[in-house]
Amino acid sequence: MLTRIDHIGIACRDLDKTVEFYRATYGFEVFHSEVNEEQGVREAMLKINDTGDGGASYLQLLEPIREDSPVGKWLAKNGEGVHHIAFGTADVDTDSEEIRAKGVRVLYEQPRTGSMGSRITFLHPKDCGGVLTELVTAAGPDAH
Ligand code: CMX
Ligand code: CO
Repeated sequence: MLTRIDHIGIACRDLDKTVEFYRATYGFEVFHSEVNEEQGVREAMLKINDTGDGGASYLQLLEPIREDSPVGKWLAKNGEGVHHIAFGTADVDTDSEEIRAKGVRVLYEQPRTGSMGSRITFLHPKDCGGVLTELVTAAGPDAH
């Protein structure tokens, strides 16, 4: 069951400048940052609020580390902006298989590693009304 908006993914060209915009404008602080080589991004997670399912909602600021990565390709075509949304679930395996059975393309056979040791998969934007949609199971309350 999908129980929260886990994050909104925002593509940017300069992560440090974008982090500073969110800090100076809204007062949001970096909760966690990392490089995810497999996804081709340097990223910062800004925690916005805890959620009733024991998780939290974040903004995920994404800077590509390779031009041919999903975020690099998307930025070249669209410029900076909202890249994807992510729903949180306690069981990404079951939820993604249920969604696949409804005829929506799930991009990975098995979930991969996302921010803070989470397990993630993506639904094809062409099957989701133009919205690239991620499903996330957090690693645990202490994982960051
Ligand atoms: N939102 C909406 N539509 C998108 C999109 C996005 N983020 N990215 C691509 N598309 C659309 C394109 O506009 C294009 O549409 P048209 O054919 O109408 O022009 C179509 O999808 C194909 O796009 P493409 O540029 O040829 O890109 P690819 O098919 O090579 O890749 C996708 C698209 C979704 C398969 C790829 O971006 C992907 O694998 N994404 C999942 C991984 C990811 O995004 N990782 C970064 C975030 C990591 C994280 O959140 O932790
Ligand atoms: Co994401």
